Amino acid sequence: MQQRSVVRVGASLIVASLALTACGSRSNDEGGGSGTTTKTAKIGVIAPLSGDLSALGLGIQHSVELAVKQANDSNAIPGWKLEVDAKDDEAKPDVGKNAATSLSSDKDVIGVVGTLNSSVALQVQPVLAPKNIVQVSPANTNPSLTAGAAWQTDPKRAYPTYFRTCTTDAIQGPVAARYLFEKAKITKVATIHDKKAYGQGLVGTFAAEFKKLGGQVVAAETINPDDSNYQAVISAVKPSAPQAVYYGGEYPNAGPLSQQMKAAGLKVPLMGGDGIYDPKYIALGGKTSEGDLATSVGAPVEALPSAQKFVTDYNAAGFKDPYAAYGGYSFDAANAIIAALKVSLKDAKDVESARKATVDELSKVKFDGVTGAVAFDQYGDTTSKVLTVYKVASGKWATVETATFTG
Ligand code: ABU
Repeated sequence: MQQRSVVRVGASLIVASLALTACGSRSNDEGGGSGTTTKTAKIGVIAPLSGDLSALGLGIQHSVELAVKQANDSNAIPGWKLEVDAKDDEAKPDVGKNAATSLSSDKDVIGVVGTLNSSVALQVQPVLAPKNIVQVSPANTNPSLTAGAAWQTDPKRAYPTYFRTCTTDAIQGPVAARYLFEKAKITKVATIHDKKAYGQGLVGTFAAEFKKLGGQVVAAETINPDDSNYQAVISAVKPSAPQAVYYGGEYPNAGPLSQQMKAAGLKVPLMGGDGIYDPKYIALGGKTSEGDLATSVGAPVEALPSAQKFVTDYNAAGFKDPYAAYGGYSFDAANAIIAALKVSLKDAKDVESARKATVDELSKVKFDGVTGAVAFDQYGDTTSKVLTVYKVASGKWATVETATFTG
Protein backbone atom coordinates (compact mmCIF):
# COMPACT_ATOMS: atom_id res chain seq x y z
CA MET A 1 0.00 0.00 0.00
CA GLN A 2 1.49 3.25 -1.10
CA GLN A 3 0.50 6.69 0.11
CA ARG A 4 0.09 8.89 -2.93
CA SER A 5 -0.63 12.31 -1.53
CA VAL A 6 -1.23 14.12 1.72
CA VAL A 7 -3.14 17.35 1.84
CA ARG A 8 -2.87 19.24 5.11
CA VAL A 9 -5.67 21.43 6.26
CA GLY A 10 -5.34 23.34 9.51
CA ALA A 11 -1.86 24.55 10.34
CA SER A 12 -2.40 24.64 14.08
CA LEU A 13 -2.46 20.89 14.35
CA ILE A 14 0.53 18.69 14.91
CA VAL A 15 1.14 18.22 11.87
CA ALA A 16 -37.66 13.56 1.02
CA SER A 17 -39.30 13.24 -0.26
CA LEU A 18 -39.53 10.53 -2.91
CA ALA A 19 -41.46 10.15 -6.07
CA LEU A 20 -42.89 6.81 -4.98
CA THR A 21 -44.84 4.60 -7.26
CA ALA A 22 -47.02 1.66 -6.47
CA CYS A 23 -45.35 -1.75 -6.54
CA GLY A 24 -45.27 -3.77 -9.73
CA SER A 25 -46.24 -2.29 -13.06
CA ARG A 26 -48.68 0.45 -13.89
CA SER A 27 -49.77 2.33 -16.91
CA ASN A 28 -48.12 5.65 -17.63
CA ASP A 29 -51.09 6.49 -19.61
CA GLU A 30 -53.81 7.12 -17.12
CA GLY A 31 -55.61 9.37 -19.56
CA GLY A 32 -55.65 6.78 -22.32
CA GLY A 33 -52.61 7.68 -24.45
CA SER A 34 -49.72 5.52 -25.52
CA GLY A 35 -50.35 2.63 -23.11
CA THR A 36 -46.71 2.24 -22.02
CA THR A 37 -46.15 0.84 -18.54
CA THR A 38 -43.77 1.87 -15.80
CA LYS A 39 -42.27 -0.91 -13.73
CA THR A 40 -40.92 -0.53 -10.21
CA ALA A 41 -37.57 -1.63 -8.79
CA LYS A 42 -36.72 -1.11 -5.14
CA ILE A 43 -33.43 -0.20 -3.51
CA GLY A 44 -33.45 -1.26 0.12
CA VAL A 45 -31.56 0.49 2.89
CA ILE A 46 -30.46 -1.41 6.00
CA ALA A 47 -29.04 0.88 8.69
CA PRO A 48 -29.67 1.98 12.28
CA LEU A 49 -32.63 4.34 11.91
CA SER A 50 -33.33 4.44 15.64
CA GLY A 51 -31.15 4.26 18.73
CA ASP A 52 -27.68 5.59 19.50
CA LEU A 53 -26.26 5.27 15.98
CA SER A 54 -29.27 6.71 14.14
CA ALA A 55 -27.38 9.97 13.50
CA LEU A 56 -25.27 7.99 11.05
CA GLY A 57 -28.00 5.66 9.77
CA LEU A 58 -30.51 8.39 8.90
CA GLY A 59 -27.81 10.21 6.91
CA ILE A 60 -27.35 7.01 4.90
CA GLN A 61 -31.11 6.65 4.31
CA HIS A 62 -31.66 10.24 3.18
CA SER A 63 -28.62 10.27 0.90
CA VAL A 64 -29.99 7.19 -0.88
CA GLU A 65 -33.42 8.84 -1.09
CA LEU A 66 -31.83 11.88 -2.72
CA ALA A 67 -30.01 9.76 -5.34
CA VAL A 68 -33.21 7.84 -6.14
CA LYS A 69 -35.31 11.00 -6.42
CA GLN A 70 -32.80 12.53 -8.82
CA ALA A 71 -32.75 9.33 -10.91
CA ASN A 72 -36.54 9.29 -11.11
CA ASP A 73 -36.74 13.01 -11.91
CA SER A 74 -34.33 12.59 -14.80
CA ASN A 75 -35.97 9.36 -16.02
CA ALA A 76 -32.57 7.71 -15.68
CA ILE A 77 -33.97 4.25 -16.44
CA PRO A 78 -36.70 4.60 -19.05
CA GLY A 79 -39.71 2.45 -18.28
CA TRP A 80 -38.73 2.05 -14.62
CA LYS A 81 -39.28 3.99 -11.44
CA LEU A 82 -37.15 3.38 -8.38
CA GLU A 83 -38.39 3.19 -4.82
CA VAL A 84 -36.51 3.21 -1.51
CA ASP A 85 -37.46 0.66 1.14
CA ALA A 86 -35.57 1.58 4.32
CA LYS A 87 -35.34 -0.91 7.20
CA ASP A 88 -34.08 -0.17 10.70
CA ASP A 89 -31.43 -2.66 11.85
CA GLU A 90 -31.01 -0.95 15.27
CA ALA A 91 -27.27 -1.65 14.83
CA LYS A 92 -28.04 -5.25 15.86
CA PRO A 93 -26.92 -8.24 13.76
CA ASP A 94 -30.11 -10.27 14.32
CA VAL A 95 -32.37 -7.32 13.47
CA GLY A 96 -30.30 -6.64 10.35
CA LYS A 97 -30.63 -10.28 9.32
CA ASN A 98 -34.43 -10.04 9.63
CA ALA A 99 -34.42 -6.84 7.57
CA ALA A 100 -32.40 -8.58 4.86
CA THR A 101 -34.78 -11.56 4.92
CA SER A 102 -37.76 -9.25 4.50
CA LEU A 103 -36.16 -7.33 1.61
CA SER A 104 -34.95 -10.49 -0.11
CA SER A 105 -38.46 -11.94 -0.13
CA ASP A 106 -39.76 -8.88 -2.02
CA LYS A 107 -39.64 -9.66 -5.75
CA ASP A 108 -39.15 -5.96 -6.57
CA VAL A 109 -35.95 -5.49 -4.54
CA ILE A 110 -32.89 -5.25 -6.81
CA GLY A 111 -30.24 -3.95 -4.41
CA VAL A 112 -29.48 -2.74 -0.91
CA VAL A 113 -27.39 0.14 0.43
CA GLY A 114 -26.02 -0.68 3.88
CA THR A 115 -25.21 -1.67 6.43
CA LEU A 116 -23.46 0.78 8.75
CA ASN A 117 -22.06 -1.84 11.13
CA SER A 118 -19.64 -4.53 10.00
CA SER A 119 -21.10 -6.91 12.58
CA VAL A 120 -24.54 -6.47 11.01
CA ALA A 121 -23.17 -6.91 7.48
CA LEU A 122 -21.77 -10.32 8.44
CA GLN A 123 -25.37 -11.45 8.97
CA VAL A 124 -26.86 -9.63 5.97
CA GLN A 125 -24.39 -10.80 3.29
CA PRO A 126 -25.39 -14.50 3.38
CA VAL A 127 -29.10 -13.62 3.13
CA LEU A 128 -28.82 -11.36 0.08
CA ALA A 129 -26.17 -13.34 -1.82
CA PRO A 130 -28.26 -16.45 -2.70
CA LYS A 131 -30.92 -14.15 -4.18
CA ASN A 132 -28.34 -12.27 -6.27
CA ILE A 133 -29.29 -9.00 -4.59
CA VAL A 134 -26.39 -6.55 -4.67
CA GLN A 135 -25.34 -4.88 -1.42
CA VAL A 136 -23.21 -1.74 -1.37
CA SER A 137 -22.05 -0.50 2.03
CA PRO A 138 -20.97 3.11 2.47
CA ALA A 139 -19.58 2.45 5.95
CA ASN A 140 -18.49 -1.13 6.73
CA THR A 141 -14.74 -1.06 7.22
CA ASN A 142 -13.92 -4.58 8.45
CA PRO A 143 -11.64 -6.11 5.76
CA SER A 144 -13.08 -9.63 6.07
CA LEU A 145 -16.38 -8.55 4.49
CA THR A 146 -14.78 -8.37 1.06
CA ALA A 147 -11.62 -10.51 1.25
CA GLY A 148 -12.74 -13.16 3.74
CA ALA A 149 -11.70 -14.13 7.25
CA ALA A 150 -8.12 -14.84 6.12
CA TRP A 151 -7.88 -11.48 4.32
CA GLN A 152 -4.29 -10.90 5.45
CA THR A 153 -2.83 -14.25 4.41
CA ASP A 154 -5.19 -15.76 1.86
CA PRO A 155 -7.61 -13.15 0.51
CA LYS A 156 -10.68 -14.61 -1.23
CA ARG A 157 -13.78 -12.71 -2.27
CA ALA A 158 -16.37 -13.35 0.42
CA TYR A 159 -19.58 -12.71 -1.60
CA PRO A 160 -19.90 -11.73 -5.28
CA THR A 161 -22.91 -9.56 -4.39
CA TYR A 162 -21.13 -7.42 -1.76
CA PHE A 163 -19.38 -4.11 -2.57
CA ARG A 164 -18.41 -1.03 -0.59
CA THR A 165 -17.64 2.60 -1.40
CA CYS A 166 -15.55 3.29 1.74
CA THR A 167 -12.06 2.00 2.35
CA THR A 168 -11.23 -0.54 5.07
CA ASP A 169 -9.53 -0.93 8.42
CA ALA A 170 -6.60 -2.58 6.64
CA ILE A 171 -5.67 1.05 5.94
CA GLN A 172 -7.53 2.91 8.68
CA GLY A 173 -5.72 1.30 11.64
CA PRO A 174 -2.23 1.80 10.15
CA VAL A 175 -3.00 5.44 9.24
CA ALA A 176 -3.87 6.11 12.90
CA ALA A 177 -0.75 4.28 14.09
CA ARG A 178 1.49 6.28 11.80
CA TYR A 179 -0.17 9.54 12.81
CA LEU A 180 0.34 8.88 16.53
CA PHE A 181 3.88 7.53 16.21
CA GLU A 182 5.35 9.73 13.49
CA LYS A 183 3.45 13.00 13.82
CA ALA A 184 2.31 13.11 17.45
CA LYS A 185 5.53 11.41 18.65
CA ILE A 186 3.58 9.05 20.89
CA THR A 187 5.41 5.79 21.61
CA LYS A 188 3.23 4.16 24.29
CA VAL A 189 -0.48 3.50 23.79
CA ALA A 190 -3.20 1.51 25.49
CA THR A 191 -5.84 -0.13 23.30
CA ILE A 192 -9.48 -0.72 24.21
CA HIS A 193 -12.20 -2.23 22.01
CA ASP A 194 -15.83 -3.24 22.24
CA LYS A 195 -15.35 -6.90 21.18
CA LYS A 196 -17.42 -6.38 18.00
CA ALA A 197 -16.19 -7.13 14.46
CA TYR A 198 -15.36 -3.51 13.68
CA GLY A 199 -13.78 -2.51 16.99
CA GLN A 200 -11.70 -5.64 17.45
CA GLY A 201 -10.53 -5.64 13.83
CA LEU A 202 -9.59 -1.96 13.89
CA VAL A 203 -7.55 -2.30 17.06
CA GLY A 204 -5.83 -5.32 15.50
CA THR A 205 -4.63 -3.43 12.41
CA PHE A 206 -3.70 -0.38 14.50
CA ALA A 207 -1.65 -2.35 17.04
CA ALA A 208 0.20 -4.38 14.40
CA GLU A 209 1.35 -1.22 12.61
CA PHE A 210 2.13 0.67 15.83
CA LYS A 211 4.41 -2.14 17.02
CA LYS A 212 6.01 -2.44 13.58
CA LEU A 213 6.93 1.24 13.81
CA GLY A 214 8.63 0.64 17.17
CA GLY A 215 5.80 1.73 19.46
CA GLN A 216 4.66 -0.14 22.55
CA VAL A 217 1.13 -1.29 23.33
CA VAL A 218 1.35 -1.04 27.11
CA ALA A 219 -2.19 -2.28 27.86
CA ALA A 220 -4.87 -4.03 25.81
CA GLU A 221 -8.37 -4.05 27.29
CA THR A 222 -11.99 -4.52 26.22
CA ILE A 223 -15.33 -3.11 27.27
CA ASN A 224 -18.86 -4.44 27.10
CA PRO A 225 -20.76 -2.23 24.60
CA ASP A 226 -23.86 -2.34 26.83
CA ASP A 227 -21.95 -0.78 29.75
CA SER A 228 -21.86 2.93 30.48
CA ASN A 229 -19.40 2.92 33.40
CA TYR A 230 -15.78 2.33 32.41
CA GLN A 231 -13.99 2.75 35.76
CA ALA A 232 -12.73 -0.85 35.77
CA VAL A 233 -11.08 -0.62 32.37
CA ILE A 234 -9.65 2.84 33.16
CA SER A 235 -8.16 1.48 36.40
CA ALA A 236 -6.63 -1.39 34.45
CA VAL A 237 -5.05 0.90 31.86
CA LYS A 238 -3.90 3.86 33.95
CA PRO A 239 -0.92 2.26 35.77
CA SER A 240 0.78 1.50 32.45
CA ALA A 241 0.99 5.28 31.82
CA PRO A 242 0.00 5.35 28.14
CA GLN A 243 0.48 8.59 26.20
CA ALA A 244 -2.76 7.92 24.28
CA VAL A 245 -5.65 5.46 24.25
CA TYR A 246 -6.63 3.93 20.90
CA TYR A 247 -10.29 2.86 20.93
CA GLY A 248 -12.04 0.44 18.57
CA GLY A 249 -15.80 0.96 18.54
CA GLU A 250 -18.36 3.70 18.09
CA TYR A 251 -19.15 7.04 19.68
CA PRO A 252 -21.92 5.95 22.08
CA ASN A 253 -19.25 4.17 24.16
CA ALA A 254 -16.21 6.20 23.12
CA GLY A 255 -17.59 9.60 24.17
CA PRO A 256 -18.34 8.58 27.78
CA LEU A 257 -15.07 6.60 27.93
CA SER A 258 -13.13 9.73 26.98
CA GLN A 259 -14.98 11.80 29.56
CA GLN A 260 -14.54 9.23 32.34
CA MET A 261 -10.85 8.54 31.70
CA LYS A 262 -10.00 12.23 31.91
CA ALA A 263 -12.11 12.66 35.06
CA ALA A 264 -10.19 9.72 36.56
CA GLY A 265 -6.86 11.43 35.87
CA LEU A 266 -5.92 9.62 32.67
CA LYS A 267 -5.51 12.89 30.79
CA VAL A 268 -4.28 11.64 27.43
CA PRO A 269 -5.94 11.84 24.02
CA LEU A 270 -8.37 9.14 22.95
CA MET A 271 -8.11 8.27 19.27
CA GLY A 272 -10.60 6.14 17.35
CA GLY A 273 -11.78 5.35 13.83
CA ASP A 274 -14.75 6.44 11.73
CA GLY A 275 -17.10 4.98 14.33
CA ILE A 276 -16.39 7.92 16.63
CA TYR A 277 -16.32 10.64 13.96
CA ASP A 278 -19.61 12.38 14.71
CA PRO A 279 -20.55 15.55 16.65
CA LYS A 280 -22.28 13.26 19.17
CA TYR A 281 -18.86 12.00 20.29
CA ILE A 282 -17.93 15.53 21.37
CA ALA A 283 -21.32 16.06 23.00
CA LEU A 284 -20.87 12.85 25.02
CA GLY A 285 -17.18 13.43 25.74
CA GLY A 286 -17.70 16.97 26.95
CA LYS A 287 -15.08 19.71 27.24
CA THR A 288 -12.26 17.27 27.99
CA SER A 289 -12.65 15.65 24.58
CA GLU A 290 -10.63 18.63 23.28
CA GLY A 291 -7.52 17.19 21.59
CA ASP A 292 -9.06 13.75 20.98
CA LEU A 293 -8.51 12.31 17.51
CA ALA A 294 -10.30 10.26 14.89
CA THR A 295 -9.70 8.94 11.44
CA SER A 296 -12.62 8.66 9.07
CA VAL A 297 -13.17 7.29 5.60
CA GLY A 298 -12.91 9.69 2.68
CA ALA A 299 -12.23 13.39 2.59
CA PRO A 300 -14.52 15.86 4.35
CA VAL A 301 -17.41 16.18 1.92
CA GLU A 302 -17.78 19.93 2.52
CA ALA A 303 -14.25 20.49 1.22
CA LEU A 304 -14.66 18.48 -2.00
CA PRO A 305 -15.52 20.43 -5.16
CA SER A 306 -17.08 17.19 -6.50
CA ALA A 307 -19.51 17.15 -3.56
CA GLN A 308 -20.81 20.71 -3.66
CA LYS A 309 -23.93 19.85 -5.66
CA PHE A 310 -24.70 16.94 -3.33
CA VAL A 311 -24.35 19.19 -0.28
CA THR A 312 -26.58 21.88 -1.84
CA ASP A 313 -29.19 19.38 -3.01
CA TYR A 314 -29.23 17.55 0.32
CA ASN A 315 -29.75 20.77 2.24
CA ALA A 316 -32.43 21.92 -0.22
CA ALA A 317 -34.31 18.62 0.12
CA GLY A 318 -35.15 19.54 3.72
CA PHE A 319 -34.20 16.27 5.42
CA LYS A 320 -34.34 16.77 9.14
CA ASP A 321 -31.15 14.77 9.77
CA PRO A 322 -27.67 15.70 8.45
CA TYR A 323 -25.94 13.51 5.86
CA ALA A 324 -23.33 12.85 8.58
CA ALA A 325 -20.15 10.81 8.14
CA TYR A 326 -21.36 8.49 5.37
CA GLY A 327 -23.73 10.68 3.29
CA GLY A 328 -21.35 11.14 0.35
CA TYR A 329 -20.46 7.46 0.23
CA SER A 330 -24.17 6.51 0.52
CA PHE A 331 -25.12 8.78 -2.37
CA ASP A 332 -22.31 7.24 -4.44
CA ALA A 333 -23.37 3.71 -3.38
CA ALA A 334 -26.94 4.33 -4.57
CA ASN A 335 -25.69 5.86 -7.82
CA ALA A 336 -23.39 2.88 -8.39
CA ILE A 337 -26.44 0.59 -8.19
CA ILE A 338 -28.41 2.95 -10.44
CA ALA A 339 -25.55 2.95 -13.00
CA ALA A 340 -25.70 -0.86 -13.06
CA LEU A 341 -29.50 -0.80 -13.39
CA LYS A 342 -29.32 1.41 -16.47
CA VAL A 343 -27.90 -1.66 -18.23
CA SER A 344 -29.49 -4.56 -16.33
CA LEU A 345 -33.08 -3.26 -16.32
CA LYS A 346 -33.04 -1.91 -19.85
CA ASP A 347 -34.66 -4.92 -21.50
CA ALA A 348 -35.67 -6.83 -18.36
CA LYS A 349 -39.22 -8.12 -17.99
CA ASP A 350 -39.04 -7.96 -14.20
CA VAL A 351 -36.68 -7.31 -11.30
CA GLU A 352 -35.91 -10.89 -10.36
CA SER A 353 -34.68 -11.74 -13.84
CA ALA A 354 -32.37 -8.70 -13.79
CA ARG A 355 -30.66 -9.42 -10.48
CA LYS A 356 -27.76 -11.50 -11.78
CA ALA A 357 -27.03 -8.99 -14.55
CA THR A 358 -27.04 -6.23 -11.90
CA VAL A 359 -24.30 -8.04 -9.97
CA ASP A 360 -22.24 -8.33 -13.16
CA GLU A 361 -22.81 -4.71 -14.18
CA LEU A 362 -22.02 -3.34 -10.73
CA SER A 363 -18.57 -4.91 -10.83
CA LYS A 364 -17.89 -2.92 -14.05
CA VAL A 365 -19.23 0.44 -12.85
CA LYS A 366 -16.91 3.42 -13.21
CA PHE A 367 -17.90 7.06 -12.72
CA ASP A 368 -16.91 10.24 -10.93
CA GLY A 369 -18.99 10.36 -7.77
CA VAL A 370 -19.29 13.02 -5.11
CA THR A 371 -16.50 11.39 -3.07
CA GLY A 372 -14.21 10.81 -6.06
CA ALA A 373 -13.81 8.00 -8.59
CA VAL A 374 -16.29 5.16 -7.98
CA ALA A 375 -15.18 1.68 -9.10
CA PHE A 376 -14.65 -1.69 -7.43
CA ASP A 377 -11.76 -4.14 -7.39
CA GLN A 378 -11.87 -7.95 -7.62
CA TYR A 379 -13.02 -8.23 -3.99
CA GLY A 380 -15.77 -5.62 -4.23
CA ASP A 381 -13.66 -3.00 -2.45
CA THR A 382 -13.47 0.57 -3.64
CA THR A 383 -10.46 1.40 -5.77
CA SER A 384 -10.45 4.90 -4.24
CA LYS A 385 -8.87 4.62 -0.81
CA VAL A 386 -9.04 7.91 1.07
CA LEU A 387 -8.84 8.62 4.81
CA THR A 388 -8.79 11.78 6.89
CA VAL A 389 -7.39 12.48 10.36
CA TYR A 390 -9.53 14.79 12.53
CA LYS A 391 -8.93 16.40 15.92
CA VAL A 392 -11.38 17.95 18.39
CA ALA A 393 -10.59 21.68 18.45
CA SER A 394 -12.86 24.34 20.00
CA GLY A 395 -15.64 21.79 20.44
CA LYS A 396 -15.69 20.63 16.80
CA TRP A 397 -13.99 18.06 14.62
CA ALA A 398 -11.25 19.88 12.69
CA THR A 399 -9.47 18.37 9.70
CA VAL A 400 -5.79 17.58 10.24
CA GLU A 401 -4.86 15.82 6.99
CA THR A 402 -6.33 13.76 4.20
CA ALA A 403 -4.39 10.93 2.60
CA THR A 404 -5.04 8.97 -0.61
CA PHE A 405 -3.63 5.48 -1.09
CA THR A 406 -3.01 3.38 -4.14
CA GLY A 407 -2.19 -0.30 -4.55
N1 ABU B 1 -16.87 1.63 10.07
C1 ABU B 1 -17.29 2.09 11.32
C2 ABU B 1 -18.64 1.78 11.76
C3 ABU B 1 -19.23 0.72 11.02
C4 ABU B 1 -18.56 -0.61 11.09
O1 ABU B 1 -18.91 -1.38 12.00
O2 ABU B 1 -17.74 -0.92 10.24
